[in-house]
Amino acid sequence: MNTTTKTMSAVAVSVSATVMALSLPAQAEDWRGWNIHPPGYPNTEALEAFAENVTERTEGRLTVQVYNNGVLGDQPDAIEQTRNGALDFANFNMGPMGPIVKETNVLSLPFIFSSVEHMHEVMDGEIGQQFADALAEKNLVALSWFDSGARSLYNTERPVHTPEDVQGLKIRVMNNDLYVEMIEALGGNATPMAYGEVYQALKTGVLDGAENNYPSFESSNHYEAADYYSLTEHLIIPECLCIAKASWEALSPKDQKIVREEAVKASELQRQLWVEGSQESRQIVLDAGIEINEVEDKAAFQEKMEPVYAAFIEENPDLESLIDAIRNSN
Ligand code: BDP
Repeated sequence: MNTTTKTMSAVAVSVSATVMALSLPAQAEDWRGWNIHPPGYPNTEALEAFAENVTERTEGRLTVQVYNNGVLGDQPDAIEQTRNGALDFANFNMGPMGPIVKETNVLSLPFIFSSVEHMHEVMDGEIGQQFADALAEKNLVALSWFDSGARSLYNTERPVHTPEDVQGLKIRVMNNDLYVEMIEALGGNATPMAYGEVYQALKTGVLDGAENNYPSFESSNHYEAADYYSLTEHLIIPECLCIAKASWEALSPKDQKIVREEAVKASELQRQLWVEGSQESRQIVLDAGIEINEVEDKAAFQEKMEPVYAAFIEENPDLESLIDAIRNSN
């Protein structure tokens, strides 16, 4: 074929492809979802139920799959991928969301919620909608909120009863400057690090400790390295089931309704599994010989957080009313 004929037939092919695409019913879509946790973890079970139910109810229009264990990237990376539509949905913790959606930093202020119930109440109501609106501005459609319990400190050296016990400990934190300030206010050295790297760092002594809830302390195997788990319960951070805006907008209203309903159902299931899973994980680490201690004087830790709040409010005066609204909702 000479060049002209070649070009013409290429045009013909692309025209007929376009005509075909226009005349076919809406194409089946494959949705990929990011999940940092392993199989069996409460969030994983809920996400898998979501994937299965949406696939079934959309009758082949959507085929939804969850990729576990963070195989599609670490959390900050996955947030970017979901924002630009390379991933379709994900379960994100609001901690690493802070650098992107500044309003969500309010949820990372230590002791902002007085209990997990308080967090549920706030996130399921009008204030939760304000966070969803802020996420939507960054191309993330938050359809429901998952639980992630309360995070406590654990380390390889000693039980933590008072802030003084944190002195000098090298503690891993999630990717957010607020957590660096939090650990430093307690006299520790904070190291932001991807979740997947913490196990090795604890094992080799690069870190002395980290902080997390029971299910993550257990499922990440961090308890194999860190013997002391101290119930500081300094952070109660909600997590979203978030859909990429581009994927959401490509859905028909009918399918949006299905996805929304299933996301809400998934969060109900997740919260129920969370309660059971936390107890199970607690038992597993106890059986493995981990020393768990209550913290009698939590107020001592709270007091140390005053400069963290003051600096945050100074930098974000527009968020002070949101902080007050959460505190007053209790
Ligand atoms: C877990 C959260 C997960 C975080 C992880 C962490 O569910 O999203 O990535 O903590 O500490 O509790 O990085």
